[in-house]
Amino acid sequence: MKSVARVIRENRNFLISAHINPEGDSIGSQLALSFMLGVMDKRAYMIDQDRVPDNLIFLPGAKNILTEPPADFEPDAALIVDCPVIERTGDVSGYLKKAGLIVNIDHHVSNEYYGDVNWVEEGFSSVGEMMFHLAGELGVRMERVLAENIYAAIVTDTGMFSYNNTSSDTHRVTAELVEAGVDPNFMHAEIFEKKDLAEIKLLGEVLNSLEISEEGKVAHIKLTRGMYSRVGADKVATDEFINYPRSVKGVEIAVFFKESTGEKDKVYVSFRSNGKVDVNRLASLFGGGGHQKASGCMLACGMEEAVGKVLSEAEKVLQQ
Ligand SMILES: [Mn+2]
Repeated sequence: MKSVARVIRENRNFLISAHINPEGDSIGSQLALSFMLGVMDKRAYMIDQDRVPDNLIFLPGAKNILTEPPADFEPDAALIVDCPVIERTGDVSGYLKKAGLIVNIDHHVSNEYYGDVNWVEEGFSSVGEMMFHLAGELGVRMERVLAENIYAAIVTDTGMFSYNNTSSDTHRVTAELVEAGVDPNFMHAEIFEKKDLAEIKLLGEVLNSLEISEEGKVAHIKLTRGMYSRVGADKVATDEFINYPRSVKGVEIAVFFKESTGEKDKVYVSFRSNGKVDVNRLASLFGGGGHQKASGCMLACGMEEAVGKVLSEAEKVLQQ
């Protein structure tokens, strides 16, 4: 952290970026960093390949995140947050070549230490939590605007303080953010409770498909092209749908089958495990992968065939 603070103090022009398809931690942390640099009278541009998700655009400064820097901009340093490998910055990696220094600020275990300066804290819930401490190191006062961005980063990366990465320190930091003026009720409503009507309607369709097998140990749901056309939308966030089969009492493996909207005979499959079963192994049987508790794969066939194949392998994995 001290090396990062030194780079910030000793330079003037910065490029800030994060990983592609940014979410709460990468957006909130970039905004927090940019705010701190602003207070210190530095020049900084936040550049991301992809646009800010709708539920985060309310965050102070979010509209200043651009997809490309001014043509003549040559940053003294690029500050990359929440990005374990530099390639994950996507199109931004081209602009990074103009930067004098690369500074890598992250909390992923898989971080590749690609920076000239690397500040990687595996024990931290989020880069947002790291930003809180950086503000202290830089002597930047915890104003409400800064605190809101850090709060957004923490609350999303901890799954509303529910994941294992939530420590007593996380709560201590959060307490200080609330004291600095963050309104948790407002933040939760903006980030988590402004879903599109189409998403809720599609969830209804998908939950109707819920089936339980293997004596209650496997739960699966299906999303077909027909369901998209019934709700009249095809760009709907469906990432959270799998939490419903996963939360059924007694379930060990949850599976979400999702038909491609663009291509026929292509089914995306997501797996979640409640701990005992390694779903990374299950996904790798079909050429996919991921982690022990969350993984995915793609099958080039129709929906019913995909369901049959995957459930029969799930049965075998459960019996082992
Ligand atoms: Mn993160």
